[in-house]
Amino acid sequence: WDHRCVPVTPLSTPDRSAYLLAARGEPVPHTPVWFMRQAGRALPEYRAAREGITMLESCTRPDLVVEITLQPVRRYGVDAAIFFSDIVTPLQFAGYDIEIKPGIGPVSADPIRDAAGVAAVRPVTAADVPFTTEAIQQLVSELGGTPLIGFAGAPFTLASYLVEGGPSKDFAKTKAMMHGQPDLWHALADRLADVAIAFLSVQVEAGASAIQLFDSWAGGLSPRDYERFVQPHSAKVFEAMKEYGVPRVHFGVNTGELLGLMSEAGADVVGVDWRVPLDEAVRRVTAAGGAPKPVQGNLDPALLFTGWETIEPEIDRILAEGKAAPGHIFNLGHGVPPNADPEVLRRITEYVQVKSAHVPA
Ligand code: 1CP
Repeated sequence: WDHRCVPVTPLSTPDRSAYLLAARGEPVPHTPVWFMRQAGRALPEYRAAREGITMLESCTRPDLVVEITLQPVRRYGVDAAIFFSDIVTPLQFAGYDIEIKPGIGPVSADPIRDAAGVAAVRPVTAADVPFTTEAIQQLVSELGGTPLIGFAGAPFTLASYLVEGGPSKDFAKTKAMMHGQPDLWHALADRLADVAIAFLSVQVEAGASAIQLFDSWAGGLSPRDYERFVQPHSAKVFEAMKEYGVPRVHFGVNTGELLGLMSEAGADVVGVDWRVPLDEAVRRVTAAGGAPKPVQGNLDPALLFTGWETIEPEIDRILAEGKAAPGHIFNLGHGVPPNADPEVLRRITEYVQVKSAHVPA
């Protein structure tokens, strides 16, 4: 694919931003770059803003959501902002008892094991989250030409926290429910699809330019189990979001064996972790017979802790491999680690933007 030249023009709306052009597979002024979990503990200004404030409270205060979402845009000059929230916050807003424990993640004291547990899960509505709508409207106005990405947790990854009761390595209880009580599993996953649809809709209706559905832990599943127990529910989310016409991005870790199926679920852009080169990812996405799609990724976050002499050739390789796709959004293969050096992320952003820039003739 030839990422042809387009003139760089001042932007006041995100419509012609590098991020949205790449997500639509159109010619870009430069390869856009942003980082998953770009807002967060790696930034001293984030730690200061969050001091003494719980995650839940910070997500209900528009002033804090706006400030924290903008911090990485200011510091790194990234091509997109991602709405500051968490995958479990819509459940919290809907009154579900799940806590985000510092240094651990989402923890539920009363994991879901039966139909009564499933019944306690209900999607948020715009009326439950006026602060979300307010924060996004304000962000969109402050961001100008920089797009805001809305996001939600995919049914499997959300379910893993609710069924296991917290972060898990093997998802044993979640898999036991899938195989041992498939009706209960499907009822839970269907409700979680509705949670994702509701939260994503609120974000897009308030002005988010794109959505990303995080199925971070789907890579723990075999393709067979993914197809049977997970894909229909994620597909429901993508199908429901289609009417908005915004790019729909799908990402998970360790999903090399699932890239075709995750693409087929309805993604417009396929997120790739560091394990599969982007050109190979494009082959896997198209192997099922579909058209090639834009990809997002995929610098190994561990390399942030090496020297620039290691990072630079890795970026060059990723930019070259990304040319195999009709669009490439540069990102890490997973989230920014909390102990990453912000200066390294700033330098990566600038390098990608300059190195990939097309100078108008
Ligand atoms: O850039 C940003 O604005 C960050 C916003 C953001 C996002 C996109 C947060 C804030 N969480 C998420 C998504 C999220 N949350 C995912 C999908 C992305 C990914 O794979 O990284 C997942 C799996 C979670 C669950 C979660 N929440 C974890 C991981 C736990 C595990 O299983 O290993 C953790 C540590 C949290 C808490 C959390 N979410 C966000 C922040 C800043 C934090 C830290 C808590 C705090 O500061 O109190």
